[in-house]
Amino acid sequence: MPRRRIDGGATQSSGRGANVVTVFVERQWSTVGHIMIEPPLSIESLQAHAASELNQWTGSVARWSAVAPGRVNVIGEHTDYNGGWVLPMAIDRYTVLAAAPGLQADRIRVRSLSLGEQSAVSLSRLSDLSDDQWMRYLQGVLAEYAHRAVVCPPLDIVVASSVPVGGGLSSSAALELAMAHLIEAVTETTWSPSERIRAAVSAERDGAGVPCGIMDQTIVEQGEQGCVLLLDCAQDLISSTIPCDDPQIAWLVIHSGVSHDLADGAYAQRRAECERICEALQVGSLRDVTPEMITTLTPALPTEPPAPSPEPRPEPPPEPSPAQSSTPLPLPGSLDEVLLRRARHVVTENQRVLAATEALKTGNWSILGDLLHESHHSLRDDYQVSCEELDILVELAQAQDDVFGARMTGGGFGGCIVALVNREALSSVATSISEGYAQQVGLSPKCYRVKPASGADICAVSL
Ligand code: GAF
Repeated sequence: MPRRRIDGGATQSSGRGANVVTVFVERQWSTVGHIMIEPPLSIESLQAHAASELNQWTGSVARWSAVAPGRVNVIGEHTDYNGGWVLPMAIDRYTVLAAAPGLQADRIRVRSLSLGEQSAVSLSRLSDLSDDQWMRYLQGVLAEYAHRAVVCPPLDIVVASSVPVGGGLSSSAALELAMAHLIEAVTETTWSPSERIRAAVSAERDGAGVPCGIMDQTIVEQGEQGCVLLLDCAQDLISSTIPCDDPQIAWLVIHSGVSHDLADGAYAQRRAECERICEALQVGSLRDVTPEMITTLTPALPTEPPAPSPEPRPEPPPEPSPAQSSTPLPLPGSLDEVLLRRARHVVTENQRVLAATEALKTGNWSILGDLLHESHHSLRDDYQVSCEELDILVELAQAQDDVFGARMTGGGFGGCIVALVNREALSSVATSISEGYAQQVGLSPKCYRVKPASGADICAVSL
């Protein structure tokens, strides 16, 4: 297979830090060999690491600390910004910030241990976007608090994280929500969870340029230990909290090693397509489109995609505005085939989320597994946000007797798959999938067993 851009840190990398990230990448991904499930690091050990690095860097003792988890979306992909349903869990992989009063006036200086990079922003010019993409997530949150007169003093911050970067596990939302809690600790302020979520979503949309939905920031803030949450994104609320602690199963996350970078345009393009569908069908959101409407609109739509495109899809030319377009917008009730496929994915995915919720509540793992696999096919064929490496991982997982089902998770275009696995066979399943992937793709993927965890919080600091 021709090798695509492989890295471990696209979402939080920057042009300036590219060399550092490459070194990290080579260490993590270039060899095929020993396969193991990455053990989780405790919040305490991450905090101790961050505090000790802060001390070495600045000589200061950490005075404040905050933590936020990553997340895995069990099912419900690209439905959040369509007013739909999602079923994510916060996971036991964390981003921890340790901070001390800043040694430089007017500066927030930040050192990221996972990226091996350092960056700074001026508190008096928070709207000047940093060149470092990862810094923009922090800067955006600082700006949101400052807009409401919650102004941080100068700080020096160290970030330690066990959330795989660039894996579609919301390392950016973890950074944003940890920052929100840190600002509150420093300024002795308390915002509500929904205020924090709004600030973090704005930081992602305005600062990082990703027109995201609300799923990631909501679950990272509101995750519950041992539970998966059903979110109703039309109403911004947690609709149901489902305990998920059956010892029979385990969640296995496998990183393809292919970068997942939502800021590069394809995510925004999908979102724009959904808006065009709503305009053409004259509905407020795809939540208002019924499966029956889709069937009526798609009598001849094949289930296979028109042309599989495993390689990175070239960016389409900019959309002409309706006024410039030579082809007028479709009349209500008519859509071109690509838009029909997008609509079909969102509408059927919403149905799958609700069915998956029932399967999760009743512990019906084989039904849940089937729904995961169907979701993957829909994302691959209709929404077209998968890639060859993710497809290979999913099919390798599906071929295992001890896997109930698997799918890509997160925004797509690289990143991770999630598999629902018979817990007793976790290790052998991870080994078989990794060996198959190494044979086909030439890379050892990283495997993580994840457990549902609590959302973001302030951490106590022992002075
Ligand atoms: C990314 C976005 F940030 C989420 O809002 C969501 O749309 C997801 O992709 C796809 O389900 O993680």
